[in-house]
Amino acid sequence: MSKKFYFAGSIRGGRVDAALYRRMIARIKENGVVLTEHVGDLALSEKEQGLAGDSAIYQQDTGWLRQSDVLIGECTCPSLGVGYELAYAEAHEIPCFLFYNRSRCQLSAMLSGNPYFTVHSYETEAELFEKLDKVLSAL
Ligand code: 6IA
Repeated sequence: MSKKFYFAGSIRGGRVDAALYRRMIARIKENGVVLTEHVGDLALSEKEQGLAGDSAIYQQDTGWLRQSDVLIGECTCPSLGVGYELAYAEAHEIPCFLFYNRSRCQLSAMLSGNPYFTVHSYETEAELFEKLDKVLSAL
Protein backbone atom coordinates (compact mmCIF):
# COMPACT_ATOMS: atom_id res chain seq x y z
CA MET A 1 0.00 0.00 0.00
CA SER A 2 1.31 3.48 -0.76
CA LYS A 3 2.62 5.63 2.08
CA LYS A 4 0.57 8.56 3.33
CA PHE A 5 2.53 11.78 3.80
CA TYR A 6 1.46 14.85 5.74
CA PHE A 7 3.28 17.87 4.33
CA ALA A 8 3.36 20.79 6.79
CA GLY A 9 4.15 24.32 5.66
CA SER A 10 3.11 27.82 6.60
CA ILE A 11 -0.24 29.21 5.47
CA ARG A 12 -1.30 32.09 7.73
CA GLY A 13 2.29 32.37 8.97
CA GLY A 14 3.13 33.69 5.48
CA ARG A 15 3.23 32.31 1.94
CA VAL A 16 6.76 33.37 0.98
CA ASP A 17 7.80 29.71 0.42
CA ALA A 18 4.59 28.45 -1.21
CA ALA A 19 6.31 27.68 -4.55
CA LEU A 20 9.02 25.70 -2.74
CA TYR A 21 6.34 23.71 -0.88
CA ARG A 22 4.75 22.90 -4.22
CA ARG A 23 8.04 21.57 -5.61
CA MET A 24 8.68 19.50 -2.46
CA ILE A 25 5.15 18.06 -2.58
CA ALA A 26 5.66 17.06 -6.24
CA ARG A 27 8.82 15.14 -5.24
CA ILE A 28 7.15 13.49 -2.24
CA LYS A 29 4.23 12.41 -4.46
CA GLU A 30 6.64 10.22 -6.43
CA ASN A 31 6.85 8.13 -3.24
CA GLY A 32 3.22 8.00 -2.08
CA VAL A 33 0.13 10.07 -1.38
CA VAL A 34 0.35 13.62 0.02
CA LEU A 35 -2.81 14.31 2.06
CA THR A 36 -2.15 18.05 2.31
CA GLU A 37 -1.45 19.06 -1.29
CA HIS A 38 -3.27 22.40 -0.79
CA VAL A 39 -0.30 23.65 1.30
CA GLY A 40 1.57 24.05 -2.02
CA ASP A 41 -1.33 25.75 -3.80
CA LEU A 42 0.01 29.10 -5.01
CA ALA A 43 -3.50 30.58 -5.11
CA LEU A 44 -3.89 30.00 -1.36
CA SER A 45 -3.10 33.17 0.56
CA GLU A 46 -2.54 33.69 4.28
CA LYS A 47 -5.91 35.44 4.46
CA GLU A 48 -7.76 32.44 3.01
CA GLN A 49 -10.80 31.27 4.94
CA GLY A 50 -11.96 27.68 4.52
CA LEU A 51 -15.52 27.50 3.22
CA ALA A 52 -16.58 25.51 6.25
CA GLY A 53 -14.48 27.60 8.64
CA ASP A 54 -11.52 27.03 10.90
CA SER A 55 -13.18 24.34 12.98
CA ALA A 56 -13.58 22.14 9.89
CA ILE A 57 -9.93 22.78 8.91
CA TYR A 58 -8.76 21.72 12.38
CA GLN A 59 -10.91 18.56 12.35
CA GLN A 60 -9.81 17.62 8.83
CA ASP A 61 -6.09 18.23 9.39
CA THR A 62 -5.87 16.42 12.74
CA GLY A 63 -7.77 13.51 11.17
CA TRP A 64 -5.27 13.40 8.29
CA LEU A 65 -2.38 13.60 10.75
CA ARG A 66 -3.65 10.56 12.66
CA GLN A 67 -3.84 8.61 9.38
CA SER A 68 -0.37 9.66 8.16
CA ASP A 69 2.65 7.38 8.06
CA VAL A 70 5.18 10.24 7.90
CA LEU A 71 5.21 14.02 8.37
CA ILE A 72 7.53 16.17 6.28
CA GLY A 73 7.72 19.81 7.33
CA GLU A 74 9.37 22.83 5.76
CA CYS A 75 9.95 25.11 8.76
CA THR A 76 11.84 28.13 7.39
CA CYS A 77 8.80 30.40 7.59
CA PRO A 78 7.58 30.32 11.20
CA SER A 79 3.99 29.09 11.56
CA LEU A 80 1.98 28.45 14.70
CA GLY A 81 -0.07 25.86 12.82
CA VAL A 82 3.02 23.92 11.72
CA GLY A 83 4.40 24.00 15.29
CA TYR A 84 1.09 22.64 16.57
CA GLU A 85 1.05 19.91 13.91
CA LEU A 86 4.55 18.82 14.89
CA ALA A 87 3.62 18.44 18.56
CA TYR A 88 0.44 16.61 17.54
CA ALA A 89 2.42 14.24 15.29
CA GLU A 90 4.90 13.55 18.10
CA ALA A 91 2.03 12.76 20.50
CA HIS A 92 0.72 10.27 17.92
CA GLU A 93 4.17 8.78 17.27
CA ILE A 94 4.26 9.78 13.60
CA PRO A 95 7.86 10.09 12.33
CA CYS A 96 8.71 13.72 11.51
CA PHE A 97 11.40 14.97 9.11
CA LEU A 98 11.96 18.72 9.19
CA PHE A 99 13.80 20.98 6.76
CA TYR A 100 14.81 24.62 7.13
CA ASN A 101 17.03 27.06 5.27
CA ARG A 102 19.89 27.86 7.66
CA SER A 103 20.81 31.05 5.80
CA ARG A 104 17.30 32.47 6.30
CA CYS A 105 16.32 31.43 9.81
CA GLN A 106 17.39 29.95 13.08
CA LEU A 107 15.09 27.06 13.84
CA SER A 108 13.14 27.21 17.12
CA ALA A 109 14.98 25.43 19.94
CA MET A 110 11.68 23.63 20.63
CA LEU A 111 12.24 21.76 17.36
CA SER A 112 16.03 21.59 17.05
CA GLY A 113 16.29 20.65 20.73
CA ASN A 114 13.82 17.78 20.54
CA PRO A 115 15.51 14.50 19.55
CA TYR A 116 12.14 13.14 18.39
CA PHE A 117 12.43 15.27 15.24
CA THR A 118 14.88 14.47 12.45
CA VAL A 119 16.07 17.92 11.39
CA HIS A 120 17.91 18.78 8.17
CA SER A 121 19.20 22.24 7.33
CA TYR A 122 20.02 23.40 3.83
CA GLU A 123 21.27 26.46 2.03
CA THR A 124 20.41 25.78 -1.59
CA GLU A 125 17.45 24.08 -3.18
CA ALA A 126 19.80 21.45 -4.63
CA GLU A 127 20.96 20.59 -1.10
CA LEU A 128 17.35 20.47 0.13
CA PHE A 129 16.30 18.04 -2.60
CA GLU A 130 19.38 15.87 -2.13
CA LYS A 131 18.50 15.53 1.58
CA LEU A 132 14.79 15.05 0.90
CA ASP A 133 15.56 12.28 -1.61
CA LYS A 134 17.73 10.51 0.97
CA VAL A 135 14.93 10.65 3.55
CA LEU A 136 12.36 9.38 1.03
CA SER A 137 14.50 6.50 -0.21
CA ALA A 138 15.26 5.35 3.35
CA LEU A 139 11.56 5.06 4.33
O1 6IA B 1 -0.72 28.76 11.18
P1 6IA B 1 -0.65 28.38 9.71
O2 6IA B 1 -1.85 28.78 8.94
O3 6IA B 1 0.62 28.91 9.05
O4 6IA B 1 -0.57 26.78 9.72
C1 6IA B 1 -0.23 26.04 8.58
C2 6IA B 1 -0.49 24.56 8.77
O5 6IA B 1 -1.82 24.36 9.26
C3 6IA B 1 -0.36 23.76 7.47
O6 6IA B 1 0.66 22.78 7.59
C4 6IA B 1 -1.73 23.13 7.24
O7 6IA B 1 -1.68 21.73 7.34
C5 6IA B 1 -2.63 23.68 8.35
N1 6IA B 1 -3.62 24.65 7.82
C6 6IA B 1 -3.69 25.98 8.11
N2 6IA B 1 -4.67 26.59 7.39
C7 6IA B 1 -5.20 25.62 6.64
C8 6IA B 1 -6.23 25.64 5.65
N3 6IA B 1 -6.78 26.81 5.33
N4 6IA B 1 -6.56 24.47 5.06
C9 6IA B 1 -5.91 23.33 5.41
N5 6IA B 1 -4.89 23.26 6.29
C10 6IA B 1 -4.56 24.39 6.90
C11 6IA B 1 -7.85 27.01 4.43
C12 6IA B 1 -7.50 26.65 3.02
C13 6IA B 1 -8.71 26.30 2.18
C14 6IA B 1 -9.47 27.49 1.77
C15 6IA B 1 -8.25 25.44 1.00
